[in-house]
Amino acid sequence: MSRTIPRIFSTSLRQKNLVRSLAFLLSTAAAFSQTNTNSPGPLAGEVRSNYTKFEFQIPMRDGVKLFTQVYAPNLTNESYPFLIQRTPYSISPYGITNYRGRLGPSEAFTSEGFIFVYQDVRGRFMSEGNFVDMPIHKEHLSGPADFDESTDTYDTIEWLLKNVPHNNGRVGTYGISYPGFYSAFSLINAHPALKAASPQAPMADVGNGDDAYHNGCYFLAANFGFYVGFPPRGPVPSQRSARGPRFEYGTDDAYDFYLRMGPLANAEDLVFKHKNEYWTDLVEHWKYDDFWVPRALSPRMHNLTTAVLVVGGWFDAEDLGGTPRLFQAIDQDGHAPANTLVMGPWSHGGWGRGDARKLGNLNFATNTGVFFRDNIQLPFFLKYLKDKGDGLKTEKDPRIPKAWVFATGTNEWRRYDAWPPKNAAKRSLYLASGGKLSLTPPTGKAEGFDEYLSDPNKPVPELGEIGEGMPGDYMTYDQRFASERPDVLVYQTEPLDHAITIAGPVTPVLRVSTSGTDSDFVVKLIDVYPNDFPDPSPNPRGLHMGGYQQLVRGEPFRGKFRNSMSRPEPFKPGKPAKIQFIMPDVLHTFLPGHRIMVQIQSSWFPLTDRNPQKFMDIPNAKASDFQKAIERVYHGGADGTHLDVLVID
Ligand code: PG9
Repeated sequence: MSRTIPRIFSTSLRQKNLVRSLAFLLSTAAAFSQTNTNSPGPLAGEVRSNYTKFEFQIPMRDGVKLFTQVYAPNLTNESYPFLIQRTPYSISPYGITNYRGRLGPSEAFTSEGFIFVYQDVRGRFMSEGNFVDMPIHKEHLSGPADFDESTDTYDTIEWLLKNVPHNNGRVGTYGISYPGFYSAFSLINAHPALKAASPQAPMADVGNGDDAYHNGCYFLAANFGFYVGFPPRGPVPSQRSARGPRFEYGTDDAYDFYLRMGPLANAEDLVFKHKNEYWTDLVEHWKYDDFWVPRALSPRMHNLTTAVLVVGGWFDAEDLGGTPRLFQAIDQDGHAPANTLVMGPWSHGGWGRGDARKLGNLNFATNTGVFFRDNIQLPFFLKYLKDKGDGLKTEKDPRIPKAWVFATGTNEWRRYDAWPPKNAAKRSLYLASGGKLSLTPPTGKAEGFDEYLSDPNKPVPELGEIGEGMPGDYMTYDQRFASERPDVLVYQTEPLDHAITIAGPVTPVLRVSTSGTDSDFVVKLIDVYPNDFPDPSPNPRGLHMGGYQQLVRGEPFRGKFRNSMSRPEPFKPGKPAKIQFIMPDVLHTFLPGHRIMVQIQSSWFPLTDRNPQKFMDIPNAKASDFQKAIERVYHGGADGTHLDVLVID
């Protein structure tokens, strides 16, 4: 028996009447579903048989209407919280007869029962208005009709509470990546009904540490690949994407594609042709300037009233840096009723589906994705939106952890009451001559250096084989191909006689010089497996895990920003200078028999754009500007290069 539900496209005036009919529909649907409910859980099974879909155009305070889908449970013997996802990536399928196969962040949410809400953000797909890429939060609104994403979220929640029956007056937001950005935004000046939010890989600082720039280095392949498919829509709402035909690279070899493309300016001139303002803005704002400052979310985390679950992946190639920083900012604010960081051995969004037992060539021997969804994500929302269960408390540990994180190396979940852990001790990994690396400070005052020729026309590859520009799991790849190159310096400890666990940020303190007037320095922290480490069985990829050099954390730094991310300074050729920066957090155990390795190089292509190694505006560089440079890394003595780490157990 099919239920015909009138297509609900409405203006705010007619919405009142429609909502009355909505309540009627739900009560009859409830009767229908009550006699027909035979699924094991309250709302398990086909979405279409347990939920009714509605579509609304919700008016914002400035009159712009945001296209919003509501999936309301047919069973109305209880009231339900809203669970909202706001996205620039379309809420397809459109039309009230076309249903999603799953509602919410996992199947368990569908069967548990929420009022699921999906919304095209302002200016995207079916919503009216103008889209701003990574929109800024307005500290001061100019009047009652002034808006930003905080007010859009507030107005949406206010409307839903008043117009959708059988709600329990509570709201949650969640999302991964861009939707995670909007979930984080919902925390700012939050509606009082917003009781729980889970920003996941939330693009918290795209200008430094997330998608666009890392310490001044532009993530070329990732952003080129994203923005060729993310053009401006134009003023008219549409169910269809504004993207044209899929971009044809013409090769599987991203290294060759981007090298042949030449200087960064060619991407604009040859591909984007000044028609994608989002790309143009990114490239134009290569300093951490007033374009980026208001786009960072962490500085906006004040006086929160919402419980927060910040989620990220240790191997997230797109939005890693900002995730722990968002958690720290919320923690320092201290107002959120709960704030927990969850980090697992995941690539971008890898926790959302599947078992996440493996990533790249790594095997974590446990279904980390299932564990997260069932034991962390669902309990979090049940607790704060339905007063059900104990949330993140466990039988063994009644406290809500500040961090529930997966330790790579030992492959185990750990809970901490602070992050980084309180018992973490600051240690340093000192580079020394002969390619040595030691936790013991160098003796004597002797300072040495190692050098290499950095040729921007033969940059160090990101991959050891032909492949795409930024594989989602590149952070787990074997680095042996790089350690064999003359333009990569390698330092490593002796095989460890005991386990060493590093937790939290890794802070390179470099003492370097260049014969040019600018250079990039890429630091890679690597776990070197013993030669007798077993290959996987079965071994379809023919991996050789003995001697595997697993990237634990890698990050580039554009040297001209060593004293300020907004005021670049040239190097004096040949004169040593200090570069200190923070690499995103880790929780990794180097097991006995393994070695700790540090690699240093001056390009990482096409992950990051090439540095001409000449102090200039790189977006305007011409092919003739790219010059070779002799790079020196100094070690030993009082100021020798080292990496500060936090060691626990
Ligand atoms: N992190 C992705 C992205 C957002 C904005 C620009 C470039 C990439 C995303 O998946 O949303």
